[in-house]
Amino acid sequence: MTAPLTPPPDDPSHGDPEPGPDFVTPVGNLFVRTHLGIPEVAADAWTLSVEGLVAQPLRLGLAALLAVPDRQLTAVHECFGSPLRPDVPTRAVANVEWTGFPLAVLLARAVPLPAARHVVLQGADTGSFHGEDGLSYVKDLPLETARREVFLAHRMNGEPLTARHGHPLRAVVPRHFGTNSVKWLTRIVLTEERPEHMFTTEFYTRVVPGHDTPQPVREVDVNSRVTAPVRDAKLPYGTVALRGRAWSTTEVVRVELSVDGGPWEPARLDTLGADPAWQGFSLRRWFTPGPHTVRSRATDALGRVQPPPGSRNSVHEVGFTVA
Ligand SMILES: Nc1nc2c(c(=O)[nH]1)N[C@H]1C(S)=C(S)[C@@H](COP(=O)(O)O)O[C@H]1N2
Ligand SMILES: [Mo]
Repeated sequence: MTAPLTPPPDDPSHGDPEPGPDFVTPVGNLFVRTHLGIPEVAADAWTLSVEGLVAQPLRLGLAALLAVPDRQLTAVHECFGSPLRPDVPTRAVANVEWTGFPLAVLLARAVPLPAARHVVLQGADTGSFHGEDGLSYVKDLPLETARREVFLAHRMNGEPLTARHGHPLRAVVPRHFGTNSVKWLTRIVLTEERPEHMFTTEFYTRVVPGHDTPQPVREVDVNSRVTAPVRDAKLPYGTVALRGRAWSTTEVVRVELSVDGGPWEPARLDTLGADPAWQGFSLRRWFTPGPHTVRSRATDALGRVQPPPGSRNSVHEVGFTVA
């Protein structure tokens, strides 16, 4: 097992690469998050089990899983940020084309028992995190959410998953934070109660309006990111194309930009297609020489608006200079 790649939590950007201009993020531009390091998984010895409260437990090798009819799904992939600093926005975000099949296919074969209410996903990685040894990476979702949303992917952007992104098979949970998308998936357990675990009930919880107790980090917030200009860019005098990406659990219906703290102006916005991908926005503007800022603010179909600075998904700001 190699050392965890995740840099210390005092670096909120984790040194992430810029997502770049592409609609589908090249694998080389994709952020990598590991809590326990990258396990060495031998694909020919690897198996996936579906167990717990099921009538027909399953244990499948890779060949059997690759034989399941597959399809493509392009989905936003967003890290929640460091579990040790849940209020710090990172906007580590990408848009990935996954190939695989819905978890529902395996659930239908395994036949959940009536008492099953949660689906626990476990990865092959083991190690230490935050002073605790012998941990596995474990997440859980309500059975109905898992049946509706979880996709089991064996390829990304048309290529087999790389070791760091979960080879040979990972979960992908569209519309949910990346923390739920368990890599190197080896066990799927159906349970009656939520599992008590560092990565389920201790970390990756947050206070949300309408609840007295912290809630698990699941559905993404309405959010946007300015991708052009890139931070601290030096641009020639003239017209500048302001561009970015917006996403939510539902369609983003409006993105507004504020230049140099001025009024919000509507940007041109791509509509959401059939897939839970991100939506592009753009606005061309004339800039005078000197330092400038641009802020983006998305509103989704549920009427949720990105809040002002101070929250995880607050409006995104980029500073640049026109010479
Ligand atoms: N097994 C396992 N799965 C995991 C993690 C992990 O540490 N171990 N990190 C999670 C987190 S926090 C995120 S944001 C995504 C990152 O996926 P990526 O590294 O492929 O971008 O994987 C998730 N799945
Ligand atoms: Mo993450």
